[in-house]
Amino acid sequence: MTTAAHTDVTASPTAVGSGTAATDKFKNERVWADTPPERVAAIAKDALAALNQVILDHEVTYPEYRVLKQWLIDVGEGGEWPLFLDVFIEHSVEEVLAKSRKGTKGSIEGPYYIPGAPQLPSVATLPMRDEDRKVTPLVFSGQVTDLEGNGLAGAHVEIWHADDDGYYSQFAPHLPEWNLRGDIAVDDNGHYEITTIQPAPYQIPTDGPTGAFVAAQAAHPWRPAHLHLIVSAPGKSAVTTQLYFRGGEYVDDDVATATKPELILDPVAGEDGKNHVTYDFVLDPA
Ligand code: MBD
Ligand code: FE
Repeated sequence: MTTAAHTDVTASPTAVGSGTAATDKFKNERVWADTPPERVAAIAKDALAALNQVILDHEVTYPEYRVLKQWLIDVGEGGEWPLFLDVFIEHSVEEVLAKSRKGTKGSIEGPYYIPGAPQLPSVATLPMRDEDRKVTPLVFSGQVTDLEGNGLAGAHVEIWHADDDGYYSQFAPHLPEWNLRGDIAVDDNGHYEITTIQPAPYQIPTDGPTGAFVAAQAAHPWRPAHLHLIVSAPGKSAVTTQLYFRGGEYVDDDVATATKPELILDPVAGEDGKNHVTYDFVLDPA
C-alpha cells in the first residue's frame, strides 16, 4: 500500500476540503469525558495489546510499519480523522450506547452534522437548489412519541443529508450553507411532514488517505443512500440515527457498518410523482 503525501487543496470539492472542514468543525467542539485513570489504563492496555497481537499474528514487516506511520501522518494532515473514525469505529461506540435504549434504534452521527440548521414548522420543505428539485421528491412524515406511544409536543426532528452528487452542505464549497438541512418543530401531537429529495448512495472521498486505505484493500468506498436525523424532546433522551431505503445499493454492505433492519424505509411512489414514506420515532426518557 502507498499513500499520497500531498493532496491538491485548490480543487473542489475534494477529500481534503471535506476532511479539513470536518476537522475544523470537530476542533470547535469542547470534548471532554469523565474517565478515571484506572479506566484509561485498562482501555489503553487492551487497545495496545490488540494492535500488538495483530502485528504478531500477521507478521507485519518494517516496510509495512513505515507505511502505517506515513499513513497515520497523512490522515492527520488531510484532516480525515473525523471521517476515518466515524466510518470505521463509531458504529461500535453506538452499539455500546444502544444497549441502554428501548426506543428507536440509533446509528452513527458521522462527520457532517452541523447544529443550528434553519428552524422549520411541522410541515416543511428543506432548503434546496433548483438543481435538487430535478431529483425525485421524498415526503417523509411521522410522529415523535414516548415509549408509551404518547405524541411529544415540543419535539424536534433535525435532518441532514447529501445531495444527488453525494455532497453535504458546509463540506463542499459550491453548496448554499444550509442546503438539505433543517430543524423541524413537530406539531402539538408530535407529527411532522418533511419534503426533501430522495438521497443517493454516498461515496466516501477516494482522493485522500481514507480512500487510499479502502483502495489498498480492493474494497468499495460506498455507503447506502441515507438520511441523518437527531430527534429530541424536552425531558427525553435524544436519538441520533439514520434511515435507509429498502433494496437500495449497499444497504447490506455499508462501508461504515451503520445499517440496522429497523432503520430501513419502504417509500411508495405516489401519483404526484413524489415518494412517500412514514416513520415514527420513539424516545427513551432522559
Ligand atoms: C457520511 O455521510 C457518513 O454518514 C458517515 C458515517 C461517514 C462519512 C460520510
Ligand atoms: Fe452521511
